[in-house]
Amino acid sequence: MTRSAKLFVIAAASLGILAGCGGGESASTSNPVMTGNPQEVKIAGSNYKFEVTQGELKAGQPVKLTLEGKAGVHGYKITDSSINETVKSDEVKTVTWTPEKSGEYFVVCSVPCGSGHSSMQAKIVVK
Ligand SMILES: [Cu+2]
Repeated sequence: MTRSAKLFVIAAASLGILAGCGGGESASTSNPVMTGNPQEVKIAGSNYKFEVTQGELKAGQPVKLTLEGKAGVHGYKITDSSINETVKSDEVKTVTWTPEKSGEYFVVCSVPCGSGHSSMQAKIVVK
């Protein structure tokens, strides 16, 4: 009885250590994901449209912009910002943008690219 009780304590203790270790590990790996992956916007440009994929964005916090060229050469310009990058087909650029205010921003094309140039517009929403 004493021996099995002792074994139980050892088993419980080692389980506790293992669980604690595992828990700590998953917490430390999930935290960087939370902080290192805060705000992201993907903008894919083709002839003649921009497609925006975004999560919830907060004003005043940096946003990682991934600019992806699917077809043609387009200028990825964001209204009310200094972002204006030319991206070619099969090219990917990443830039950081910090939206100052909440509201709606638009991605427009700043490179005369053809007949659909003026219709290239996509919305980014910042809360
Ligand atoms: Cu254009």
